[in-house]
Amino acid sequence: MNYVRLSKEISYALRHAPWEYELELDSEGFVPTSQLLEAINENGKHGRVITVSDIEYIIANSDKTRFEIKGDKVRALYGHTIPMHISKEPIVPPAILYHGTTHKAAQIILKDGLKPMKRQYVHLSVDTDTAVQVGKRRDSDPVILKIDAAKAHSDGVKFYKGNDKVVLADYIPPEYISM
Ligand code: HQG
Repeated sequence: MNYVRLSKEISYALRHAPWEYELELDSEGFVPTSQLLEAINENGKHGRVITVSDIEYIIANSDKTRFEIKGDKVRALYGHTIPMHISKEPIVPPAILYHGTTHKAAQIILKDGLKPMKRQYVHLSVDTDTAVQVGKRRDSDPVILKIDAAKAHSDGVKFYKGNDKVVLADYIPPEYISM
């Protein structure tokens, strides 16, 4: 079983194109697990029948916690690009958060702030190791920006729960960001 490939397909279905799988996400991004499995198995791309244990295996063994199973439902915890807004639980953020990015983007971000770009939320990291991992997707020597989340939160900027390592926000104004 190629779990990376399966995880990418689940991300695609739950974050980017549920309609291609005839799935309808609820307001928190959940779909019935049985419907997701049925749609994935219909394509028959993974060599054998995929079960809920395979999703549980991915959640337990991936480098990042991308999905959550709750009762008979499953969802992606972050990363959405679909037009329908996925509501996330507001949190009090850790005092400092980080964002790993390219040198080029960092210059713009310091001026304009952090924007969600194609996604629904800005993605922030709880530690520098995670931020480096995120930034390395685009730059071999990424810039790690520091976010004064305590100040931003006390000034009314909203933060939301992603997973243990990822915190989400709508927008981070530049005054809370430094290099
Ligand atoms: C940049 C992965 C110009 C931002 C990761 C980033 C993460 C700006 C890019 C999750 C900007 C957007 C999300 C501005 C932000 N001007 N560039 N004002 N504001 N940017 O992929 O945070 O493996 O949408 O710095 O690990 O890189 O998919 O966001 O470079 O957790 O599970 O615009 O995706 O997780 O890129 O990554 P993305 P991200 P998975």
